[in-house]
Amino acid sequence: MPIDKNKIDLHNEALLKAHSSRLAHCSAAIASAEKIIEKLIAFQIAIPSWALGTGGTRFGRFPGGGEPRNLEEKIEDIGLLHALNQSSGAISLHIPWDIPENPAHIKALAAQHGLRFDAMNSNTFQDQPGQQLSYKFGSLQNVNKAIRQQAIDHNIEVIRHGVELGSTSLTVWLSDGSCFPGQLNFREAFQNTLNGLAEIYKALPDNWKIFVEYKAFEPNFYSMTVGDWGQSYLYAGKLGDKAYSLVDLGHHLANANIEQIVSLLLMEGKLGGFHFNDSKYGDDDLTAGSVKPYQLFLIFNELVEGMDAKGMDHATGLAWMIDASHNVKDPLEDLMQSVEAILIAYAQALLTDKKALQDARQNNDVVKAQEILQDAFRTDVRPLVAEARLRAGGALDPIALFRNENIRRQLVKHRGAQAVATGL
Ligand SMILES: [Mn+2]
Repeated sequence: MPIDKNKIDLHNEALLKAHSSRLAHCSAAIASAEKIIEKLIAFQIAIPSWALGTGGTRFGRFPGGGEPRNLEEKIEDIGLLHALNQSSGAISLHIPWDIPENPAHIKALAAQHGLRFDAMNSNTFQDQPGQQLSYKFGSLQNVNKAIRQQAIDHNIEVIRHGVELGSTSLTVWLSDGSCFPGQLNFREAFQNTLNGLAEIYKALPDNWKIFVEYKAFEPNFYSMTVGDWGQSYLYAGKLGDKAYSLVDLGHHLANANIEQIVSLLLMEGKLGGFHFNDSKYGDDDLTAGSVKPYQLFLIFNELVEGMDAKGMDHATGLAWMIDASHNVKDPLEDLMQSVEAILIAYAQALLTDKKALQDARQNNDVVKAQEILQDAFRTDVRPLVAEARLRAGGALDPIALFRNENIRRQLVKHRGAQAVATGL
């Protein structure tokens, strides 16, 4: 359901006067406003192919209608998002939920929408129809060599699909672990997993990276074989230069200091990818910035500081992706909210006075250090984010335009009220 550029222009014209006045006010107070706008325009956040349908809980799923029925329609949805916000210019595919039957066609379709293929995601946390051996007791960690080999072969197949689409990275998230004490020998599980990852690593093309994503608990509740950043870092270090840790905000124990984790992984050159979402209790997969916006800002502050220290390009240095999906909002509106929250946190991190913060730390002026961070966090940077969208060709208020144009209603009409996207 592409949106006519003309409609975006008309929408912007109507809002331009109010926007310009807000922008002038904001820019007058921020010396680096122009630089921030340029960085915001460059920053793209990948959308995963499984976030376009209404997510379920373990108790039920309530589809909202008009969900994409196939990979082509998922690309169309992300193309629409990108047309509206100009910040969602990449798609992250999940195999086998979204196997590209005709890769050349899929690649061309994505290019038409201005999208590139971000990290590929494998799946050994479910059994697929017709699959020979079960992952019930784990995949790469499994005590059965044939099951481990099946998981290795699957990941290599995912790399092959990715090569055809022009992707250059593989994200491996394993649900492997144990639910009860005594179920696993931790060292054996680690070694089996490491050996499997090493086989997958060998299959990576030269320009590819592998991201080892960790998660503290769920679906296993006693131990996870890649359970925290320490374990992920161990695997990545043992695998080699093409292996990195991936931080998913929802994959930590409650109250973990994620900003410190990010800082240290960046320091070691081992942070490769980042998954945005928010949570109150566990891996809640809520909209980024909806519950803990200050935490999101603090994380971005470390990301910007750590990337600058390494001379990394903010837009391309890490693989940025939203990994969230829940059951009460329109998925497209939800993604627009997440992208907006991420860009706000990024802009606020960019305007943090790094020199003053350094001086305050040097003087052990704890009060001043807090003031500097909170001053940045409490600055309303929304006019800068809107200006970046406007200059890139997007809409000043993407959600308002989406609603005014009745896009969901058109999608339901076109795809049907019962259309359910593949995913969890
Ligand atoms: Mn994730």
